[in-house]
Amino acid sequence: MRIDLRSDTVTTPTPEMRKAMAEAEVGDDVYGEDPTIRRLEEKAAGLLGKEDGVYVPSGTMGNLVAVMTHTVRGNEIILEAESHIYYYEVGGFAVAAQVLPRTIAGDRGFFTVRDLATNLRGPNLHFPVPVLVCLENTHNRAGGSVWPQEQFDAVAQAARRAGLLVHLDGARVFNAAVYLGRPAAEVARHADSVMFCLSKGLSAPVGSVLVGTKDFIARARKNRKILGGGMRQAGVIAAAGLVALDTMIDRLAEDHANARVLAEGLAGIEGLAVDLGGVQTNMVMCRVDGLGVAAPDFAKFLTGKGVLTNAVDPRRVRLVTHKDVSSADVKRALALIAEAAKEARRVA
Ligand code: TLP
Repeated sequence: MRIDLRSDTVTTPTPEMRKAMAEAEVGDDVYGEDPTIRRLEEKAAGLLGKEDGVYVPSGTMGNLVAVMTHTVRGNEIILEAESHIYYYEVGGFAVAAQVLPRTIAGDRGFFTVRDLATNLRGPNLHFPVPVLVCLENTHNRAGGSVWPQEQFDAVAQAARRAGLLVHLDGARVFNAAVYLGRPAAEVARHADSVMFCLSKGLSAPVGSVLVGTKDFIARARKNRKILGGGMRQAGVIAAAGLVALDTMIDRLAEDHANARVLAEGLAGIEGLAVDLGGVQTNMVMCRVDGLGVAAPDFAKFLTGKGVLTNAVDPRRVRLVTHKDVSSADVKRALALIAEAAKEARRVA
């Protein structure tokens, strides 16, 4: 049996989710008549401490709808240079919202109040108007890192004092909340809007929710419609999202514990290197250049052994734990990775 560590997006729905899906009460959501979606949106807003929510098919659409709703054409948005919105969302903000990015090089995905201040250029005829700061927690390309709460709050509050809005790409905000031992509402307190995914560690098959003020969500619904995200009887999938919020948040701690064991095991394999201090949630970024092979080639070696991973750049492979990877799978994966590393070293 292969062990799939490519992403927590590969998780499959639980039996309880499948039952809820089969029994979901549905209606036409474009008419606002799907009671299951409405329950999910209200529950999501409550958990994040915001007024209202809108269900979207994907995290990518949630982030794009947020940017479209907070900005007008020609505005500037400020993001960390390795952020998912900037790096992995096909430049949607440029295509659909027609805004310019201004990137800040972060440290493990985070930047400081000072970084923000030096990137706010002040009013000038020549410059686009900055209106939005996007933060990411946990940070994907930094390896699931969690913003220190004081730093997150300080940056968000500084942005707001400067008259900017704050959007949180909280695809994995519940991983951050579990790591910090705080309610997600507290983690996201100083964000104007939050997008989080039901279809990652929380294991629902489809969907994300964007939350914010009532007025923001009303406008966001219109932008979701522009993008073709009005989904009719989608209560069938939203039902799994409700089960995800009821049953899957606390267990993320297991994924974090498995990632820690995985990271420590990888660090002990010759040719591999892991920054153990940086492993906080369910991801491990593993440097493979000590093997003398490129990360995509090593990932292929691993696939041959039945361990699926993703190369995220020429030197790093990403491994993600989730509910479909047990602690026994982690042990087995480590043995297989050690074998693959040995073979890779021989070939190199
Ligand atoms: N991330 C995926 C890939 O796109 C890289 C993954 O496997 O990690 N924000 C963050 C921080 C994300 O990590 C992702 C997905 C998204 C947004 C987009 O969510 P979806 O895949 O639902 O569009």
